Amino acid sequence: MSAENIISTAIVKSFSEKFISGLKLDVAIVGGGPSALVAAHDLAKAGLKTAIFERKLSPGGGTWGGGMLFNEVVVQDEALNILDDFNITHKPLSDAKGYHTLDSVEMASGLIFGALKAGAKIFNSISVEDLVFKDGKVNGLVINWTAIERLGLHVDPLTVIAENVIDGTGHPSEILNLAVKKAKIKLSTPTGDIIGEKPMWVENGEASTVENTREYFPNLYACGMSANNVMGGYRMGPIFGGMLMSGRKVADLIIHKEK
Ligand code: 48F
Repeated sequence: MSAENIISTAIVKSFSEKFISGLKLDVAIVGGGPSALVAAHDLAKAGLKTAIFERKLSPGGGTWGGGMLFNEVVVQDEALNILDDFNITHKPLSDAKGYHTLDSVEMASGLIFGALKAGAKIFNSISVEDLVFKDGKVNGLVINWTAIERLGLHVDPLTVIAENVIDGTGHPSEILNLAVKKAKIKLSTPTGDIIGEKPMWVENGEASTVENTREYFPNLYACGMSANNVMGGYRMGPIFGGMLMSGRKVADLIIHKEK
């Protein structure tokens, strides 16, 4: 066998095994932002078969660029234990109690590495374009390569079957939007629909991100900015404690339900 053939065969075989194992899951997570990565880490660590489907080539969502491309972010005291679980370095501010800075590239790469090492699978460059919805129940995801989506090619998708689905798609809450529009689901919000994100109010947004992290329809959860958007929470910019705690909360909810 030539080296060329060995390499190509190895990649296709190894990816196929990984992909097949990702087609039937305990938890399918849409989007690979910070909240989703913490959730994937905790769920996989608890023994649940978990995979993230991320539209972009690089998982990490809005973490990489820090604030306005200054590649540092801020985290509050309450979320330091999560950073420590991932072995991510942080340093306290000398002039304001309770806040810490960290390198946004270390945070993104640390969360990705931690989720993978805990046993979660990450499928990048794959977009979720619909839900599997049978007998009034959420059963999984409809996926396709992002390249196909971007080029507008007329190619049918494949499916992922999952006991639980988490919308970690950030500001647009893409999956809950699909659920409302296409599956005609009534979400457990005051209107049954998505309320829509409010402008910036850091303290309020941080608290409500965690509060709004929950199940919005049987087996359909939202975390991170998606949860905030659904319930009309405030945005908060480059402070990430709420995102990390939201990921931990959604994982806890599912782990306790599955036990
Ligand atoms: O928005 P995002 O980083 O998720 P998050 O965990 O964190 C929000 C913060 O980064 C920041 C903030 C905090 O202060 O306000 O914005 O809520 O990442 C969401 C990820 O989901 C992917 C998208 O590419 C991004 O990486 N995504 C969105 N829709 C889809 C998707 C989809 N339909 N299929 C696959 N991936």
